[in-house]
Amino acid sequence: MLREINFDGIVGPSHNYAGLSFGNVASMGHAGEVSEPRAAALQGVDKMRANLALGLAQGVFLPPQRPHRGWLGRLGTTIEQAEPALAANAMSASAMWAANAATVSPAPDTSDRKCHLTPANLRTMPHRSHEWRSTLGQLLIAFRDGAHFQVHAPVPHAFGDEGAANHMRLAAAHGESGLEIFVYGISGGGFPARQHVEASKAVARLHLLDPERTVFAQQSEEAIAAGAFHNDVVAVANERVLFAHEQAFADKQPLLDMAQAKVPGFEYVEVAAADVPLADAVKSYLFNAQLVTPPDGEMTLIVPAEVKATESVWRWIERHVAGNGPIRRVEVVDVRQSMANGGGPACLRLRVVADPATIDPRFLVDEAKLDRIADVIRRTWPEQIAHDELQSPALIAEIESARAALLNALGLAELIQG
Ligand code: SUG
Repeated sequence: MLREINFDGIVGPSHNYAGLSFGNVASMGHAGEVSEPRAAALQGVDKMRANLALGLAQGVFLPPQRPHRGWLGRLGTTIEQAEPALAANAMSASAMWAANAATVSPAPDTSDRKCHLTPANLRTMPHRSHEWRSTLGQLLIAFRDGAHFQVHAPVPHAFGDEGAANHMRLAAAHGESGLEIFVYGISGGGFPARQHVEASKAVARLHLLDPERTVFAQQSEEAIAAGAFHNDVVAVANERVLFAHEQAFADKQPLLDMAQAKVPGFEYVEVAAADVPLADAVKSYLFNAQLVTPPDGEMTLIVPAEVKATESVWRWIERHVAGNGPIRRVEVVDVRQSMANGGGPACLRLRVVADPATIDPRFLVDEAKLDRIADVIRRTWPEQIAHDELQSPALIAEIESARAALLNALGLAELIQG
């Protein structure tokens, strides 16, 4: 049976605050701080436990090799010798934000009735531009069942692709044919627009989507300028509901008209700028929530703790839940370590609609497996990383052996070079 499975990126042992993401206000604001990789990874595990407790299906992606020695080699250097800025780009744990791992089109949307996955090239930021090899390697293993999945290579690097963070899907139910929405940027004021329309169109073609059920919508320049470097910072969709900030799109009307025409029961929940200014939406990550439908049918918004701490946002939530809106329940999770780098609950997961029985079980988790993962993290992940120790040989050895311990515990030692 087709179900939505959330694949979370396990926070890697090199998680640090190097301020690498220009245009991401959290990453820029926390640059140079001491990070807590162990706490960060355990926060991620607890979020997955909360998803399981709601009755949702859960998967994981594994942290890639860091430092990325092969990437530094192609730049003619090593982690020991690289300039500090380059070394930081090879040490980032940014693959944790699995929403940027790939774009996924489930089988009911594609003309060959396979689920298509295309890893994002993430070419805008150097530290993210070398994630795709490891992502592709994992996708080729997890979704190797060729009768049900088609895994593509990333779109050529001339065009920026940031994956599911700029992609939404509306459907009467997950297993039914849907409307796929690709959100691209053209300008972001002083900040870069990361998703190019050429990349979005390429993914839609590769995924064999029906042009009548595909929309390309421009992200508003003001949203990117306010720090919404990805669309999933200002909008999220689940089944027949689109939840977005008033200023998310350059021109929302064609998108809403199409959704109205193609999605039975379509409902648009808009948050007005007068109630929640764009700055509060970006600071709290209200829209970087997981909007999910647990088996009890009560549509649930899984928000970061920062939502509760932002007055205008929490007031809006309380009013919505007390009224007749489609979001019936709100769950608060603590992912502070990830949030400080601009990654909320929705950034940490990639949604795949598929039959779990067709996926390599090593990438699926239950409570017992999460216990095993948490145990490895508690024993091996560094407690803290200061920005100036990123090239310390002792730290690097600790990070490499921590990752190896996790891969071994999950029977995925074949990923060691990836
Ligand atoms: O690409 N942060 C990530 C956050 C990604 C959030 N993902 C989604 N919105 N889907 C980024 O900007 C920070 C790394 C650093 O500064 O060290 C970083 O890469």
